[in-house]
Amino acid sequence: MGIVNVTPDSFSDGGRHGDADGALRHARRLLGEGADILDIGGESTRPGAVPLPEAEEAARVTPIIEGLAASTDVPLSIDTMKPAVARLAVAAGASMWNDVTALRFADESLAMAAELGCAVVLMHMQGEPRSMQDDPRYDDVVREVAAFLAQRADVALAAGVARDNIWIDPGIGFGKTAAHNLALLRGLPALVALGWPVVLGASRKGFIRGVDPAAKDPGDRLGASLALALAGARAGVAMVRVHDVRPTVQALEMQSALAGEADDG
Ligand code: HH2
Repeated sequence: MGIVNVTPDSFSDGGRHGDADGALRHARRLLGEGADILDIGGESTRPGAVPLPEAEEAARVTPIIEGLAASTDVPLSIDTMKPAVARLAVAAGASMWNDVTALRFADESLAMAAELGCAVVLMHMQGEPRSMQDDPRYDDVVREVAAFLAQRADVALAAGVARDNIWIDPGIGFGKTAAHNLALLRGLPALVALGWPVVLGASRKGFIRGVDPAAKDPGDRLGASLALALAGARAGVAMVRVHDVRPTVQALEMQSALAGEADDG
């Protein structure tokens, strides 16, 4: 899953694809690099980010989704917590709703997901973006995140979301210390064992600095991001959400080849 941020303030590439033409160019580049799906977001969820009015968020993302839907069969995902934005995005051509609040942001989120009939990513987050990194605490982060995701999947099912449309995501960096993130990454098999396809979004994230303090610039975290994508795939994750599509595809293909999963001629 290639990340397309149409935001002036995303942590890693905010501002660079903020205009519609730039975002479309970036999205097409990721398609050329082998992305299987694109995740388009108009509101940054980075720690401390300021919430965005619904109309403004929709105005950022819908032209990009329409433009892409007209020119590619690759599935498109909308990264939003707002049901009204999800509805407009699906009308514009998106087939997945990636919700970092796991359909908890608005009262109508669950019903909207069921009505739209699209795939949904239910992500774990402790707290809310504005304050989530203030003092996150868990007794057992893997057990608690797994229990939350299992419960949200059940709630989505009960609300009418189709079983085949449910994905789960541990929410790396969302209300977690570096130690919590590493514990979750080690604990991925326990999340995979829940039986839902798992999405992993670790690309370029800040906790990488816990291992490489010199990697202050998100663009300087490619090596760790690749290591995390490979580890995720080995643990059975179904999808990795990444900024650097081409190197990730290459790394995953080599890992598969080494495991004897590809035709080596
Ligand atoms: N991470 C970010 C945003 N959306 N969605 C899922 N399912 N999983 C994630 O880990 C995840 C996500 C944060 O990354 P990015 O989009 O690059 O930055 P920003 O939130 O500033 O737009």
